[in-house]
Amino acid sequence: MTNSSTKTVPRIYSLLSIGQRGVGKTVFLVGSCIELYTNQYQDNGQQLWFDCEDAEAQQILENILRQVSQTGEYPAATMKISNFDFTLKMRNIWGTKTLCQFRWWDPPGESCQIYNPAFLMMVLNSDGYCSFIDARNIVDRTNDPKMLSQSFEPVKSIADMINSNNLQHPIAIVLTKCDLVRSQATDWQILEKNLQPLKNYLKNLKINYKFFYSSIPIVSTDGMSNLITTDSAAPILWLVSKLRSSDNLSFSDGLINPVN
Ligand SMILES: Nc1nc2c(ncn2[C@@H]2O[C@H](COP(=O)(O)OP(=O)(O)OP(=O)(O)O)[C@@H](O)[C@H]2O)c(=O)[nH]1
Ligand SMILES: [Mg+2]
Repeated sequence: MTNSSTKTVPRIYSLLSIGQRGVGKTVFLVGSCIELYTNQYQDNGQQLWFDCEDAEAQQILENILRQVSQTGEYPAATMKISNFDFTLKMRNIWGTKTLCQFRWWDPPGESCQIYNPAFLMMVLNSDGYCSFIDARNIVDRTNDPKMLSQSFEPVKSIADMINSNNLQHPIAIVLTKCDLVRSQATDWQILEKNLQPLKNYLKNLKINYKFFYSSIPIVSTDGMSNLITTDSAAPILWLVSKLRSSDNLSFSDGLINPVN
């Protein structure tokens, strides 16, 4: 029988966003928060949602949403590292449970350099990573191998660090701005082909990774603008499920549905 003295305290995970300036880190963070605040993920009769008790983080998110709806424009570039604290909750027929707490770090792009000591410290203190790659750039840079390989540098440097330190930390690789990839099949084939060397690199290092496709356009109707999200929270839920399973905590893999 469980009593209050044996009750487990939810684990706090630290997640770090990684990616170059303008790749879409903050838009993605806001998009997945909107989804988990409002829509509530449902799977097998279970609901998942974020609770944010961090008043400052809530204020930042609300300001961004208000600014988007009033101006129809994306939020401004991140000037200094922000952290957002969330609690992930689940409800099913047996009741409501706190799955975990996590702190999500959103740095400005130019500080995401592994040779930056402050960034390296954050990398080493994180449990999992969300690494961002601009999907449209990957298609457009097809004839520019140097620029193409530059797009992969942030994720490769983290993978090298994981491998050389013998870690198992998961990396969710989010391909951003997929709504800007033209709908022709050829563009999607080019995207897959150009990503193959990165996939091979990660496989060789035995990295625990998964690719996700993200589209968060701004849509305006009747003078009101909103960020529209589809499955934006899947990478975060995947990371949390991997971290919980490495802690031997069950969080059904079937709860989430990554694209690839
Ligand atoms: N169409 C479209 N544009 C996007 C999407 N995500 C980001 N963008 C565009 O990319 C720009 C940069 O996005 P941010 O999220 O601010 O980029 P960031 O990685 O946080 O950049 P820094 O904070 O400067 O490092 C936005 O202002 C949008 O113009 C998306 O899903 N679709
Ligand atoms: Mg940002």
